[in-house]
Amino acid sequence: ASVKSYAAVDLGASSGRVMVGRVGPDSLELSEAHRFVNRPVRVPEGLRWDILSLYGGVLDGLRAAGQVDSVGIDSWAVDYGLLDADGALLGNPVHYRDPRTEGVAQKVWATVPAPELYAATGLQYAPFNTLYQLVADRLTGAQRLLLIPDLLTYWLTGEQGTELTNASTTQLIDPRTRGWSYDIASRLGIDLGLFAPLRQPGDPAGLLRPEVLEETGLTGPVPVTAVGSHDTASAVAAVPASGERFAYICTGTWSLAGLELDAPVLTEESRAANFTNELGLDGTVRYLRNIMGLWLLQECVRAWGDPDLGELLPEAAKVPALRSVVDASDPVFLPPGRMPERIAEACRASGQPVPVSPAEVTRCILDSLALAHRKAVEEAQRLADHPVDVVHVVGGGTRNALLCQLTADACGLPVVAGPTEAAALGNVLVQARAHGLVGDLPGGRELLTRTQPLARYEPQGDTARWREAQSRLAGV
Ligand code: ADP
Ligand code: LRH
Repeated sequence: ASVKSYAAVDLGASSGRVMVGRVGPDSLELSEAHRFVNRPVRVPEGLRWDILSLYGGVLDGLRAAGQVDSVGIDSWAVDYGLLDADGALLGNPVHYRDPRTEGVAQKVWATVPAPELYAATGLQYAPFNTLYQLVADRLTGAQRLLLIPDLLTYWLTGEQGTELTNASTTQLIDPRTRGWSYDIASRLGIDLGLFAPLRQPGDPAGLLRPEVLEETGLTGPVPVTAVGSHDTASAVAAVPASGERFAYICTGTWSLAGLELDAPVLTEESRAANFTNELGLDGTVRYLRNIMGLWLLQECVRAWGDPDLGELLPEAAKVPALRSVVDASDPVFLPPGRMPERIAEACRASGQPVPVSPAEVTRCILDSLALAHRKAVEEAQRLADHPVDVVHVVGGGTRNALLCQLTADACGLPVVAGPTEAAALGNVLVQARAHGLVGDLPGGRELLTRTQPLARYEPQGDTARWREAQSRLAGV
């Protein structure tokens, strides 16, 4: 039987990679063709993505990948490039951690009250939702808006579209109809004509342009296939679960913790708990909460001069558990810089011991993440009335055994960890599906369970101590 090769371009906030998935009727092998850093750049006007360098990384990756049957692109959500009337990029895309959206939400809510906005779009409040970015930006001269994966797809193929799963993070999509929210856009003066027509995961997105073939050494025609272009949508598609009674946590720069549902939860209680309803494959809803994730550790590690995680994590494992915890969902941790200091300030403000050494701070971060995972998994089950028996952890954080064990302990549930490159695997599966090689979502998940290395962590200790730690954060 024939084996096909798919290039999955997966751009995370901390690194980009081009992976090659080889898919047969009963096999799936993933290998890394190229990995490159994604370093946000601080210029006088603010924090920007180095999009040309990322595109260069994609081209290098495609060259390293060699001949493939299709290419798919996913990346972090919400951000975009603006094009002029000639299709040329107007400036570097702004990073979602740029402070220009401060206070914008309050202005938006004066026109569309927050409860109404939630009922219409199902999106959690985050200052960086595309909607708030658009209200903050001067759009002079902009004729077209392309979300990051759509922009790279456009550069590769010359064709424009707006892929649905990522569009669902703009706060301009109605999760019930899975189409544009015309009413919200018009009341806020946002011209939906800026967006290219919607594309569904699996749709064709053009062929690599001749210049791209020349630069990558590939022989055409090579199609680009729309995938779940929001990295989290691709990662959730690659959660190796069976049945419905599972929660997932996509751990990387962020922790995205929640459930896969058939319908959005748009209640006022859900809004108050800041759960989001993003769109997934096959009519599913990704009901989840954003938790600051390993960003907290990345920023500390950067402040400490880049010590090796392989040495730091065993030291953190020796620090007594749950001495101090911070609220890992708190937007105070969103901007870059001064992370060890900000964590110390949060511990002081809640009357807990201040962690000092890198090992102590690291332990505080991992305990705090596990605690936030517990809270999200518990609240999602309650708000969606959807009980689970297992927590699947996917993404870069699966390399952190301490975090996986603490998450199992905190949730009081078994954790199945892996795959690490879930987003790339979800990306590959959608391409393989579009070409008739694998079946539906459960079929893809079953293939992953059979082919990918997974680790299991059983919960240990008494969950009461996690409840006690949570109570220290109440009312802070
Ligand atoms: P993103 O896609 O958001 O850029 P990843 O899924 O690549 O993020 O995950 C990156 C995180 O994975 C890092 O911040 C780090 O904490 C963790 N990680 C990567 N390699 C290791 C390792 N060898 N040991 C422990 N953790 C690791
Ligand atoms: C993770 C992610 C997450 C979004 C954030 C902006 O990479 O896509 O799902 O909320 O970046």
